[in-house]
Amino acid sequence: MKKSMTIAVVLFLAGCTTVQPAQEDLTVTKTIVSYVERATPGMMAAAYAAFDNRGEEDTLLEVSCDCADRVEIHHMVGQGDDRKMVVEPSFVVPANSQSAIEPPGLEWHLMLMDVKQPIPVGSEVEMTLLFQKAGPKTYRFKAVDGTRAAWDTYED
Ligand SMILES: [Cu+2]
Repeated sequence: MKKSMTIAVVLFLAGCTTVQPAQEDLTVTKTIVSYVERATPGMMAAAYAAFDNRGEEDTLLEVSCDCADRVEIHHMVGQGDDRKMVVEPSFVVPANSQSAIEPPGLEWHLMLMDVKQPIPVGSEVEMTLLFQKAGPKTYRFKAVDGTRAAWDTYED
């Protein structure tokens, strides 16, 4: 009895590997982070990402990195003297689109709060982006000095 149950479980797992992931339509194509020389208390860093979405609308819900206490989705709102940075709960990635949270981050940026360790130029940090439909996706973000130039000349 015990033996047949084991076989059933193995077959079930083997069957799973042939199932395609629910959604592979969404990929993150550019990933950079501003370098951090010294991880002093309260140190922040900005990160940017480009989204290639060949499927339906999805939503970036959460970003995490072992390198920071937390990562927030920041949005600049308002005009002139009223312009300020607010924390947003999510970032919508429209259906069938190319979109980006791109430098210099005057609209949106991902903000690493309380960075725990130096992130030297040329190094990489792993960050996990949690999407509502596509689920969690982990990418390596390259640390750069001069995010806009690095974005424009980005190579995998
Ligand atoms: Cu910010």
